[in-house]
Amino acid sequence: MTTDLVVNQPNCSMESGQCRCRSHMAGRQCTQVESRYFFMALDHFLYEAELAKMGQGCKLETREHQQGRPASWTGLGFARVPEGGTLEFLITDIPYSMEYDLLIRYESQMPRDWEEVRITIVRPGPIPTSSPCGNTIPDDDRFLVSLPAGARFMVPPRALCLEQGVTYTLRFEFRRYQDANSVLNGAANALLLVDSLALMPRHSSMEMFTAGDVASNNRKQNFERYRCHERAKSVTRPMISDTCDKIITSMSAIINDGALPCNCDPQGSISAMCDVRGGQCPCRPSVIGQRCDQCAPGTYGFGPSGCIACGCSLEGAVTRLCDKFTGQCQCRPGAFGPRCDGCQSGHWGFPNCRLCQCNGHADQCDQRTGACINCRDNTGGDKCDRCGNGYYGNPILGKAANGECRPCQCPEGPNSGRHFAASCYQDNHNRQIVCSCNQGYT
Ligand SMILES: [Ca+2]
Repeated sequence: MTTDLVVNQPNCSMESGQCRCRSHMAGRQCTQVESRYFFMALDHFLYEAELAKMGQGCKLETREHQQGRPASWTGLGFARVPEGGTLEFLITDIPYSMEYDLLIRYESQMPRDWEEVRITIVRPGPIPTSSPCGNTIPDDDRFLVSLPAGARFMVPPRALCLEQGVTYTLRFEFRRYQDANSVLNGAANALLLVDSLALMPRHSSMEMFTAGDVASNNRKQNFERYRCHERAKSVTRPMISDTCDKIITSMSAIINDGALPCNCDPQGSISAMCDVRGGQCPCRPSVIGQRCDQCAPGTYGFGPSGCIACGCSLEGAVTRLCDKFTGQCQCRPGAFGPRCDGCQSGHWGFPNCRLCQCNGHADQCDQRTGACINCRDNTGGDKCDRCGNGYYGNPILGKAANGECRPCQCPEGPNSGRHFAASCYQDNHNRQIVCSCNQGYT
């Protein structure tokens, strides 16, 4: 019998040797999961900072995935937090009353440690003394941490005791980057990119490690010797040892009273089967999320073939992100089109869009050259600045200022059958029309 059997199959019948497994677990020793179920990883209770309630000055910073490179962050990106910024996480899905370690994942934008972050847990009411968290005092729920500059995550030494089914608010105040003495070193514009917060079950608050029997002691020793906890901290994670794998499987079975359903999104997933360790569903191209239920940043149109690249113009768009339904990019002033890669109607010369110069005789011009298209009023030329053959006038004045082109009466107008001149002009002195007669006519 392995040491994990006891926790995986709490309802063994001594007579038959048959065990009733926890829900959705299977196998004679209850160490497997049913199809489409999984065991959670230690960072399963994950809350994206970019989806948290952001205080003044905080902004969403999305980041695109690069093909062929595993992302070093989760979700859409980060919350961009200035000095004094706050983030509030709503915690509603605690399945098991115990102590949880806070795992803060971030990217520092500054050369030094972020010195003072205040963490407060807001409980909806007093904790009943009968609760496993009954010993918590208010001071346990408020503490300061600092975030090292060179690190990508931090776990404060103090754990939080959280109760099953209770809703909490976890408040982070990023109060101070550095002390007043070092403000001169550029702390005025201190910024931190916060990726996510995870609540990691603390093994030392589970009976399977602390009951005092040989099996529990072995589990505890192994968990610590193999540093099973450490492997969950980074987003890009090293291979997990079999020893840790078995112990974490048992922790998951106890915390969730069985296995968890994959719930792979039927549109975004290639199959309904997720990774037995951690529950990641296999996503279609450009689809992200454990359940493959959203488009990656920079893509849109979630559907049965995945998501489509936005293709926003680097010159014309504010960001490379687009509307997740329509694909419309966010255009800079002057830029137009779904990808912001062209000018507004009547303008040309992207990305320096300017008005078409057609002297009022055309509305459109070539987007690239600016040559006017469909000059009206018998005009022609790149700017509708000349009269067509058989017409005279000064179209540069514009139609409103009598700048239209009139037919040369030589002796009658063009296309009349009695028109025998290539062109004509108006004499500046006597305003008479002078025809340039065809050969043989005077
Ligand atoms: Ca994130």
